[in-house]
Amino acid sequence: MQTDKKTLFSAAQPSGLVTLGNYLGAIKNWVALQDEYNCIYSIADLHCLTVRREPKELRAKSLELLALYIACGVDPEKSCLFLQSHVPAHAELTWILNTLTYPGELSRMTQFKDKSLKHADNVNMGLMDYPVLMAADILLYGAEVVPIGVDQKQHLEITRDLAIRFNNRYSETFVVPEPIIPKVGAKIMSLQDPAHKMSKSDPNENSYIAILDDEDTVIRKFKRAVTDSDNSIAFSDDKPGISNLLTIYSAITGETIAAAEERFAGKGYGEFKIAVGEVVASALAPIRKRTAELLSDKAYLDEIMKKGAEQASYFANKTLSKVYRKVGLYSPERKK
Ligand code: AQP
Repeated sequence: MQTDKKTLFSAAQPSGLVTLGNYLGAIKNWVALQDEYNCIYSIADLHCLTVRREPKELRAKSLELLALYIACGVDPEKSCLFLQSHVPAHAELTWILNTLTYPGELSRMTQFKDKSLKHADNVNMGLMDYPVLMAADILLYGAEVVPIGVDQKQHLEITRDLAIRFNNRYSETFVVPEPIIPKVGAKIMSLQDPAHKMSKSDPNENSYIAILDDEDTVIRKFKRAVTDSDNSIAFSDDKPGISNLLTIYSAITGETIAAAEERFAGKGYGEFKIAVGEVVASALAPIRKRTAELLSDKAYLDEIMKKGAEQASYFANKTLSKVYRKVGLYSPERKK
């Protein structure tokens, strides 16, 4: 990692099938940012435990997500890639930040409220503390920027609040990070219910495109996508289904939404949905192929995550020692 560049941190959870929303809202942009920033990309496996998981599946998904990052174009030679649980400083800094966090600010987080409803039988402290762990992830590396989708904006705000609160209480320590939110694709909506975001934990598999879906599945899901009552292909608030499909088309092809509207002017919804399906399927095909190749070489993936954890630990432990000293935790090696 080069230290003359600004530092960027981002992460995704190995919580299921990574969706087109995760790809367009986050991972696709990570690739483009690798030359400009000193990039640290984590697999947020500790965050995953906030919802009940099958342990065997969580392990498999963690490895798959690492393969997927690389298959999407994240280069382990340029960026640091590691599993969150391999760097204990994440959990340790969370504890310190917890002592500066108020229950009220966590209980009003939109994601906490949504997930509490979705997992009513398991509203645990980890679910509520999710944003504090996310703050620790970011603050450990002095990240100046954090690429995220719109859904994580509120959590980045709390990260900034905690950094400022700590700095005010104990003197300047943390960098206060800024979000990077993509202009197009920051909130990809469900294909079945465009009022809600596309989410990998949605029980209806027609609602999301998984990055590893094959071509026929991608096209079939787009054919079934919910559209609107009239028949014009135009971006507008009262046409959430078509607007979502135009956003996906634009984010994948790089064509502006206005140009896409022009391209499909006068065409029927059926034809449009197939066209969106085809561009998405052809963008995802090489990623799917490369992910499978990478997953057949587990030793290579293990090496990358070990190297990444070493690199990440070096920076994380430096920050953690500073934090421990500032809050007054005694260490025998220290003079004062
Ligand atoms: N629908 C989306 N559109 C754009 N960006 C999105 N992101 C998530 N959904 C969309 C962005 O993807 C990154 C990684 O997200 P995550 O894995 O941490 O989990 P999440 O935000 O909770 O995403 P999911 O798919 O909804 O997972 P589950 O269902 O497990 O909770 C983040 O930058 C996020 O903004």
